[in-house]
Amino acid sequence: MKATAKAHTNIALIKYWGKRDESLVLPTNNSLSLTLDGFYTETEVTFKEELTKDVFTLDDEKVTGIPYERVTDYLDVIRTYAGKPNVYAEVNSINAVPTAAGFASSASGFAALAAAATKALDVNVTNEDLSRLTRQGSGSACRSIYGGFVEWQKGEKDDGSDSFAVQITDSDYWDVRVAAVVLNATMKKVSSREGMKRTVDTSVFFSSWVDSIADDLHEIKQGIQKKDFEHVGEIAEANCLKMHATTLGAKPPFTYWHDSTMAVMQAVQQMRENGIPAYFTIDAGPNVKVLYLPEHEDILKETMLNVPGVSDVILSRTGEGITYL
Ligand code: 2P0
Repeated sequence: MKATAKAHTNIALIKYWGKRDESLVLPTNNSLSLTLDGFYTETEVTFKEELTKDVFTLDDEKVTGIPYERVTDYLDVIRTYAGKPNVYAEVNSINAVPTAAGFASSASGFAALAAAATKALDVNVTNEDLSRLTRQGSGSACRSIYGGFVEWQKGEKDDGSDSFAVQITDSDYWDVRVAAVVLNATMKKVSSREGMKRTVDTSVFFSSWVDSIADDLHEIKQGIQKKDFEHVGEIAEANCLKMHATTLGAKPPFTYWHDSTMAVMQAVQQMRENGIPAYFTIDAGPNVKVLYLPEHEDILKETMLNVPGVSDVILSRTGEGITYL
């Protein structure tokens, strides 16, 4: 009745941006990510007969309110799946995803929770089952089941049975790295859930975004197969810009960018003009992630730290999928 799992976060190079079903967390487009070694969550789940409700501790602090509800609602999904609806758990998580780095800790969090909870309940799951189950906690989390480059296939069915992630290459395939460029900027947040929904419901650019995905996926997969860093980076950067363009076409319009976000983007483009291949991508927040090759690590870090408004640069290699501890 007890198990511990570790999952890494991931950065999308082709973004998941839009749901076709909010309760089952079914996306409107396929997405593609790289799992990151530097950022992870370790979660221990213990089911106990004597508990009358779940207890959730994150970094040694008891969690209440909406974050607690999200975990306990998700455990209901796992309990139903396991056919054990009336057994509650003690969940202890340690997050090695600095909040300031602007990574959604929900990706590593829900992947580790799904893996530990199913194992603690002694449910036999394949990685495909686990990805499908994890998706129902948080969409991007379904990609964290695997290491390396991973594609989340959106699926076509209404019940979500064909919506899960598949591994494209393992974590040893190619030493591509990612720098999380942390900004001093703080902004009133539009959560990714809310931002995605507003975009789907109101953005005049949303259908063009969806229509552009098939080509981007085809191109980036060719780039990965050929280990063509420039091609992969160009596609990823352009895909990110398109995702963020959809928010400007929403009603009311919004953006996740800060002036220092733009400054980092320009610094990355300037590096390319100076002959150093580096490409940016940005999620639902102001911080920037930069894709680079190991030989440019020092210059990349130094350049980013010199951009006004940058407070830190955290480097990461490619990471592995779920492990049980
Ligand atoms: C991604 N993002 O592909 C995209 C790019 C943000 C921008 O997935 O509602 O926390 O839990 O399914 O996965 C962030 O959204 O959203 C996200 P839910 P999630 O990584």
